[in-house]
Amino acid sequence: MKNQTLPQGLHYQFPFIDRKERAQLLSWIETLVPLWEMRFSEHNPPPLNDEQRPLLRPVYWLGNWQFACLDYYHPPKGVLNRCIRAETYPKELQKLVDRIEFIARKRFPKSYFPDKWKLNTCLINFYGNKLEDGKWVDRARVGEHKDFEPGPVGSMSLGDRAFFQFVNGKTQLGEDNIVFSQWLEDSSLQIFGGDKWKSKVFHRVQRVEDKRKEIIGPKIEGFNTRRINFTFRYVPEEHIYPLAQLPEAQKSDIKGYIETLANSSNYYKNLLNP
Ligand SMILES: O=C(O)CCC(=O)C(=O)O
Repeated sequence: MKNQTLPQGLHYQFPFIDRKERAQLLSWIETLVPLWEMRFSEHNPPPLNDEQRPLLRPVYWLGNWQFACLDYYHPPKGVLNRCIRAETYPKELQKLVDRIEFIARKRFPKSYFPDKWKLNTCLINFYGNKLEDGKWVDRARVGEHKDFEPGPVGSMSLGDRAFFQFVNGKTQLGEDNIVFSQWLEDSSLQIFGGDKWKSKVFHRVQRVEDKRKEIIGPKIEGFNTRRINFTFRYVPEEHIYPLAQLPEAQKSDIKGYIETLANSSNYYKNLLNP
């Protein structure tokens, strides 16, 4: 398939990884045990118009873990005590990240990049169907949001393709105000940067196809994954805290998660028993 010409600040390439790299990624990813996080916690309770709820999908973070209940990133204040140093990238993934950084710097103007920009953080999103009250429910989507971390974001996709949209939010009539749509294919790379795509508009995953009939990724109780997305971002080093340096309130809010992660990861095991 030919890559289309895109507006300034958007880059899309398909394929980005070859079959061997895809297979390597999938076999490594099967070693991860993703986490179902809750949106709020004891010290960050839901506001009056909201309620405690699980995220729509299980996730895994590398580089640093942005626990949903710690509420990173709401600049300028919302950067303190919210990101915990996490596992580093495995060698094969780091090679892909180096390539993504290279492409971003080649494609985008210097003004898009904050000092020290590097894609030091990766959110791995698992999209699929969740077993709820005995029924399999399609939970493969993400609502409008912005990635507030500074600089371009790189996004690599595996599995069923996703319908990704940049939107301005709702119009006064309540209609969607779509700015740009893009199908994200298996093994593709998307990069977006600059003020318009990072700060002005929102982005969302509207839906994920269900055509490949391939369940991918690790076994997750009550969940079948058909798409995995890696979103690489830059989190300034000064926002990343060693677990031991978090205040007691935040430490206690994420204690259960760290214990769960420690069941399958030596990194988290060592954090608990240094
Ligand atoms: O899955 C995707 O393609 C996008 C994920 C996303 O928007 C995010 O992680 O912030």
